[in-house]
Amino acid sequence: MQNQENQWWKKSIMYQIYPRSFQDSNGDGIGDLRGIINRIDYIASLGVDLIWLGPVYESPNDDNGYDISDYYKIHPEFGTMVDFDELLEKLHARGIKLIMDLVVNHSSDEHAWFEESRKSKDNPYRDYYYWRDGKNGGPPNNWTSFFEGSAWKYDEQTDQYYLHLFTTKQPDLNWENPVVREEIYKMMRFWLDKGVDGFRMDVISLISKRLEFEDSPVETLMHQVYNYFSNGPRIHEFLKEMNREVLSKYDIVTVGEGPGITKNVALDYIGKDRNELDMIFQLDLMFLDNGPSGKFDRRPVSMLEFKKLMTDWNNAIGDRGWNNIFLDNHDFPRMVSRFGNDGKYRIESAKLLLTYLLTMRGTPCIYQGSEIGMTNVKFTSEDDYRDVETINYFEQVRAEGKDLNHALDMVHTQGRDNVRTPIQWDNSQQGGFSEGQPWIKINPNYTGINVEAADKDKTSILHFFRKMTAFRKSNVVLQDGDYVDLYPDHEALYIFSREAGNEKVYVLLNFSDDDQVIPAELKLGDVLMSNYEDNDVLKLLPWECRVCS
Ligand code: TEU
Ligand code: CA
Repeated sequence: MQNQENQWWKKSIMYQIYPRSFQDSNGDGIGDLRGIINRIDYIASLGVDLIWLGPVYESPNDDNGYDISDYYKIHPEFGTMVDFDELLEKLHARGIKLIMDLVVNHSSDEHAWFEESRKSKDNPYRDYYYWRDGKNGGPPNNWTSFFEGSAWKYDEQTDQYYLHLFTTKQPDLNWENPVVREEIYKMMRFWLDKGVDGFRMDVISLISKRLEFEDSPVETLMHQVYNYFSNGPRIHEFLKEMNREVLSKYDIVTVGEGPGITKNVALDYIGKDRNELDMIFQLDLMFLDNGPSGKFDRRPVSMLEFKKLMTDWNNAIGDRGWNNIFLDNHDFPRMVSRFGNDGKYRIESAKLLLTYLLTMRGTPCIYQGSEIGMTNVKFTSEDDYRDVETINYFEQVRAEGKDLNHALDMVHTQGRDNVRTPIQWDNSQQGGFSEGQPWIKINPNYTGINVEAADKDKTSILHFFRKMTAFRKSNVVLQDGDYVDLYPDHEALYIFSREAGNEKVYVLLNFSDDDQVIPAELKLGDVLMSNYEDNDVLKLLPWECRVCS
């Protein structure tokens, strides 16, 4: 909520739960709400105080719950509304807030609205979605969907096409229709009245369409996303209306998500005076290694680019809005595999990345499992993959007669299933995640990397994380102090300061496998936190991190 004195969410530490993979409680292989309730002591022990719960609504699961068929119901595989209420109450009792995923750019094609909508051109629900005539025997335009081929699907029943920016089972809702907006607001009030503490808004940057539906001169997805799909003409009008009608009436937090929100337009969404959203998950860093054809067209990224992007975002937002900081989530590879070294320096680099998240300016969000340094997974068989994006990618590569081994390599570093394997709780069968067969295989490294082992080892990533969350909470300068990147041109070191009033801390991060000399002119005080026991005054060891006064 905007214009409010006590913005508690600026001090929060967020933790993302992907319910399917967190903890199964009944042996069906699918994580569920009861499983989360059973792990509540663990969650509280982390020192996090704001949970983002992935979608738990009724859904045919074409895209793991991002295709909702009933916004008012809990999917039976996750439990019941009674379980949900219990989870919310138990979290609140421990001072932990919870935000829901709000997926309203599209619904499932199995939502009653769409089932009605497709029946006939004069059906009262026809206008809930985008239906258009084809052009020259093909779809209305040349837009590409995120996950499969054309963004339009032909429906024989009425001889028209409907728009789907994601899979064919995720038809885009028509926000131009005021009745649709009122339905969405009503549903939001239902959850807020239950006491949820806000929303993470899925691809909110895409809800206002460019109704001319012009062909894009460039066929690649990313070009279309930035120039045709995102930041449409009425986006801010819609968000202001949503804020006025719903958000402003509750003490909550909202985090928008969506491609196309660049640093140049971010403040339009989250500026203090805008009355729209509180924060956004900026995806620029997540897309930085994408080549022209997208994520499976990977390009190398240098430390210089990484730092520049983060610094530019910080400076663009300044104190006119508020940033959110994350390095992985359910859509992107494990942070230690992507930005660290998940081999020899897994422990050191995971601690360094957690230190980064917890010392940057902005509300940090940690994805489940990254607090124990879980890594990407390398399934050797295509059959072990579950994500619709990955499965469709394999299909496309096969159809085009391209190299499937190369595709598998790409999936090993870029695919979304890397972060969707079950949480590794202990070294019993299925890592303590389930007594049955998990919906997706567990990462075979669970025997060494798991919560139980980490709990027993005082030097583990997990213990370090707990210390770091407490450290952030007790250091106001880390919450809202200014941020300055002190050596933007250094190829391996990321050194920045955080400063507020007469308090100042330095954060030193060695993003490399080699020793690095500490710039001599830096006048550092005591070491307040580090991932090494002994700290050399002259140099940083591989993946060493240090917070100094
Ligand atoms: O993702 C939005 C998004 O921007 C995707 O394009 C993301 O970049 C993609 O997963 C990268 O491969 C959100 C959800 O987080 C994602 O899980 C959903 O699949 C998607 O929206 C559709 O609802
Ligand atoms: Ca279950």
